[in-house]
Amino acid sequence: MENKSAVLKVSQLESGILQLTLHRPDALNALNAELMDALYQALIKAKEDQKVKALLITGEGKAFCAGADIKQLAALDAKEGMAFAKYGQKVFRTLEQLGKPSLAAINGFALGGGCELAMAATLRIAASTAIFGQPEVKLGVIPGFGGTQRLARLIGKGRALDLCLTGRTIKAEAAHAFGLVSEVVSLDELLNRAKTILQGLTALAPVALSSIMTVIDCGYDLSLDDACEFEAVHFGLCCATADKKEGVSAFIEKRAAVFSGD
Ligand code: CO8
Repeated sequence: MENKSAVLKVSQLESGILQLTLHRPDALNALNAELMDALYQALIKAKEDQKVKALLITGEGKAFCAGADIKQLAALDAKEGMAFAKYGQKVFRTLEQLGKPSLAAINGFALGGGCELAMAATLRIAASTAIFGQPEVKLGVIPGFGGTQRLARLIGKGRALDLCLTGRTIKAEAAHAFGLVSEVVSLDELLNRAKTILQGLTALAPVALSSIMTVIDCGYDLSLDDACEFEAVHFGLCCATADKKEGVSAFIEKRAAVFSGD
């Protein structure tokens, strides 16, 4: 699959990895309605396409994504603002609940909606040049694509309040220390490192991966008892797969497991 739409580049890489590159470099990949639509369509296709095992999301140029398009934002009234926020939330939730792992390779600015997009990915790694922040407050608004909620869940309420209230930016190393990204690498290494991580995941059992993502995503807001019950159900589900048989047999036979996805 190779698609070079004006605003989103979609390329199928080896190992079942689909790379989505935000491609409005002159506007620092700001999320206008066209880019949001392109992203949504690409995610729907990726969810259905059996060949797609994992997603790599990055940005063209010096930004990962500088947020919602402020020029479009300027024209929104209350009703339209809420509608666009809800639409963006639906797109990002689709990414979060794709059932396939995604990784945001953050190459530069990840501000506002850009940081929110990165947070909806399963994993995040950053180039040492990346800059993070939720500067919406400086525009008289708040994060609207789920950022207030995901940021607090990822790095804690206190740090989320600090970043959202001040609108200050932080560098990649601070984002790493906060737990917002799991690794910082040089910009030159970023895409290769992202592919290596995703190739590692695509070699594993997809039902187990999907169960882990579902249980952590949905279980997080349940009571511990309900969440553990949910975990047990998914554990049982994994036990019904051929991949569980293969994984356990491979360990006992001291060989590498070869997962079929069944
Ligand atoms: N939207 C539209 N255009 C943008 C955006 C943006 N978010 N960010 C940058 N651009 C454009 C600039 O206008 C400029 O265009 P032009 O060349 O035509 O003037 C071009 O990109 C390059 O930008 P700069 O010249 O400003 O580049 P610098 O390197 O000097 O500065 C910064 C880079 C610091 C990233 C700066 O561009 C900046 O502060 N950008 C805005 C960041 C921001 O405030 N983001 C939050 C946006 S609001 C948001 O994301 C809300 C999400 C929830 C929405 C809910 C529903 C509506």
